Amino acid sequence: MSLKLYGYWRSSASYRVRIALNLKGLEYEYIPVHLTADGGQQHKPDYINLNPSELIPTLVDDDEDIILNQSLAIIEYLDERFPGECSLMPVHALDRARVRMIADDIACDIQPLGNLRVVNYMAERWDITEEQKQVWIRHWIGLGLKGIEKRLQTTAADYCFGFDVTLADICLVPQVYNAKRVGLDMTPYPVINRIVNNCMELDSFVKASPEYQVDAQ
Ligand SMILES: N[C@@H](CCC(=O)N[C@@H](CS)C(=O)NCC(=O)O)C(=O)O
Repeated sequence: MSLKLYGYWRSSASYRVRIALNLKGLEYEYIPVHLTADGGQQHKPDYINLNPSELIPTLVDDDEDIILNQSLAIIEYLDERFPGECSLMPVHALDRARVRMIADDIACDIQPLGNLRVVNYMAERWDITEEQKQVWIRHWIGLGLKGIEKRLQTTAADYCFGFDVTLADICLVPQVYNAKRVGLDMTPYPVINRIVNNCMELDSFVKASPEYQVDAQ
């Protein structure tokens, strides 16, 4: 096994996979793909061979010639392929569905609206300002976190679901990182804040942080 992760320090989807790899205790080589330099390395032919959607992350398992895209698919693959001691999904089907609900709230309903190519398209087409971009991103993160805060009120203890870290926490921490980056006021989300603080006491989360990556600027 020789795992390679193509990612970018500030990409929340890459951040999710880094956390999962660390929690599973898996060694991997991190290969930075710069999303803005040189027109965006995600658009270069070599990278398109790895991910035709021109997005990061990509996980490559060279030994078995496996190429995977989509952070949630990658994380669930890692969890099933390397069962080990740390499981990222609950045992029961209903609990797994609830974990995926939060993961999808973030990965399907929040993150795509603030994605680089989405805001760049708006900026090119309608000539919006940097401040207007931030307002747009803040709006969608705020609305999404509002629903998640409410959901978590009935399920959270130390983490999103009780006392075990799951895929939901893996998605939540990078999304909150992005929220803070665009200056969202986090005071309306006390449960989320508590969970994120608890996660950030774990080495696997800290080492996956954008600032810890070799390509951090
Ligand atoms: N649903 C995908 C989202 C991937 C994605 O949007 N990646 C962003 C970085 S977080 C990206 O590559 N953006 C580059 C671009 O917009 O050109 C996943 O979870 O992997």
